[in-house]
Amino acid sequence: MSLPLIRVHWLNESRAFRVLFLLEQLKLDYEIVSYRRDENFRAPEEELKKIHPLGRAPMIELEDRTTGEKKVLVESGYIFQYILSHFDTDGILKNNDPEMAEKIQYYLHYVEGSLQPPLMMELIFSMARKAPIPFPISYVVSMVTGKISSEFSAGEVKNQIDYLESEIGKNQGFLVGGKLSGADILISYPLMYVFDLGLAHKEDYPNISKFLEDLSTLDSYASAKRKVNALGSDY
Ligand SMILES: N[C@@H](CCC(=O)N[C@@H](CS)C(=O)NCC(=O)O)C(=O)O
Repeated sequence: MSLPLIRVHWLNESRAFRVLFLLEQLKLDYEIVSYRRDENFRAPEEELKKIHPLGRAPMIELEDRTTGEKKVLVESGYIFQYILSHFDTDGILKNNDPEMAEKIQYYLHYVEGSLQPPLMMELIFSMARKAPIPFPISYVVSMVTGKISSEFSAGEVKNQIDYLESEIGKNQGFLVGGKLSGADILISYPLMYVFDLGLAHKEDYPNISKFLEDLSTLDSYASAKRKVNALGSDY
């Protein structure tokens, strides 16, 4: 049975990059439908909402090559789970040990469920601090965001990445069982921007830094990068 046509609804500078990275790693053919963020770094919601009512990226459409019937998938973790379970027919990212396979599933939930929320808060705080707001409102914004950050999100980010530093150390440079899995590809994006946002320093997290470096040397990463660069984006 032939695989469906895979169409990735991709937004520049977004989580959608890692879906391309995954599809490249699995050597699957796919099409990209490109969307661009506006001047406020928001997605063109109305356009994305034509595909799915939540209007967020990534989304993938699977089109049956015979009937033309379409299925839309959203939520990065679920998209990964679906692609891995249906299309990794050669077992490229599969772990045959049932315990390890379960751990991969855990991480597919963990990334958006636990790691991403405090990072998102920090991203919004950093955007608020840079916004062209007149004094003294800018001072109040800075005070409030600083307080929430120091009492919750910054500490939570540290808690999460300390944990990941230790897990990667115990798993020979990967998240699970010393072998590349979909979980590594999914987590690469938030870990990259932990450093990009200046929320941690690479010197303090040698295992995570090496992990990201290793991923960035993969051909699949380079191919995904080339495709987004051609669309005028970094990732
Ligand atoms: N939990 C969702 C999050 C989707 C999401 O928020 N995507 C961002 C891109 S990184 C988006 O579409 N943002 C557009 C906006 O906020 O305007 C997932 O993992 O797919």
